[in-house]
Amino acid sequence: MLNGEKMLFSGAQATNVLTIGNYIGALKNWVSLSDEYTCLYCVVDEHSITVRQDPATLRKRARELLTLYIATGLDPEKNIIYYQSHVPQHAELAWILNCYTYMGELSRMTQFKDKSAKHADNINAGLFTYPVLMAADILLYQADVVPVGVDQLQHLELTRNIAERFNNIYGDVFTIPEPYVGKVGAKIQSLQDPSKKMSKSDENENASIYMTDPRDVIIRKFKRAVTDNEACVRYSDDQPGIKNLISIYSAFSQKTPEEIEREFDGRGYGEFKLAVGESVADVLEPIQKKQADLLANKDYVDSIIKTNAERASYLATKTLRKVQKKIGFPEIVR
Ligand code: ATP
Ligand code: LTN
Repeated sequence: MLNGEKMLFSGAQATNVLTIGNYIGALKNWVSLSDEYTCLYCVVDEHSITVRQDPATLRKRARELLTLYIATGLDPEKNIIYYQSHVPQHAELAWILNCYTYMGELSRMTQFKDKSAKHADNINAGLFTYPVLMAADILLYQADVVPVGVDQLQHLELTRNIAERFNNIYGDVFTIPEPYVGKVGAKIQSLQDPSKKMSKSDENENASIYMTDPRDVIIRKFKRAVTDNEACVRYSDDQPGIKNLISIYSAFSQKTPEEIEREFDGRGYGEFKLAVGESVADVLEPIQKKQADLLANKDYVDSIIKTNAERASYLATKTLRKVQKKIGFPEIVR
């Protein structure tokens, strides 16, 4: 039923509609890796509530995200696609791992610093311990590999440190996970400010291409993308706007940055931006159609949600029992 012997875990938050940054940095790699590993792709709804959410919107977004996973090409029979909140072992292991994580380590996390600056009125304990829940997600399934965008590498390093610390005390309990970061487009920048990451929570709608944007909106947003006065399509740090557009085009067209430079040698930015927009729209349209079909097929999606939560829970229970035993919790009498 499942694919390889090695385990892969990844997830994304259901906080907003995903951007093509999430797609390139995460989902696209998930699809390409899914044949090699036994994969779990989680909708991390418990992470989402570290920032205040409207309940009806969160529920809707979580379902949209789960169906998007499938629509991008992840087979729900071969991969375990599920909601974090349906598998309570995540939160249980997170509690335990909290007791093996230092305040100092968590204070150094740049995502915590950024998010607490952004949500100064709600710096809750969950925001602080967010990376511990992420470590629990990963370690619960003995994941060998975790595909993420570069912004998550610090959290992964912390996960490895927690696992090693635990293993040093109790013996080999956890597999030490390796990050997997794709070669091109590991970090897609904002279309309006190429020094900033493209983020699904950016207030400026023109800064991000959403996975749900129709073709005309995609083309328009690329047309407005911030570039420079060099009039030269070159993959260079001196031209961050153009470099970002080349990365996007490369990820969506499978052409290398060098091929793209050659293709647009002597041609204007207008033509280039249109080609980028068309290539993105060509890939997104069939995904959007498939997602719409899935959202209309309630019974099918419900059955996937149920069986996959059971499959995840089975694997999670094995690790959690082992951990509980190692740390000295009394055995459950059956
Ligand atoms: P937010 O902007 O709301 O903080 P986010 O856009 O960073 O969220 P997440 O759900 O935190 O989205 O991330 C999901 C995955 O997408 C992660 O693996 C992350 O590394 C990746 N990712 C997010 N933004 C980008 C980006 N601009 N470029 C490449 N990968 C990205
Ligand atoms: N923190 C991640 C989402 C996330 C994740 C995970 C990614 C939660 N748990 C486990 C990989 C593995 C984020 O903000 N992108």
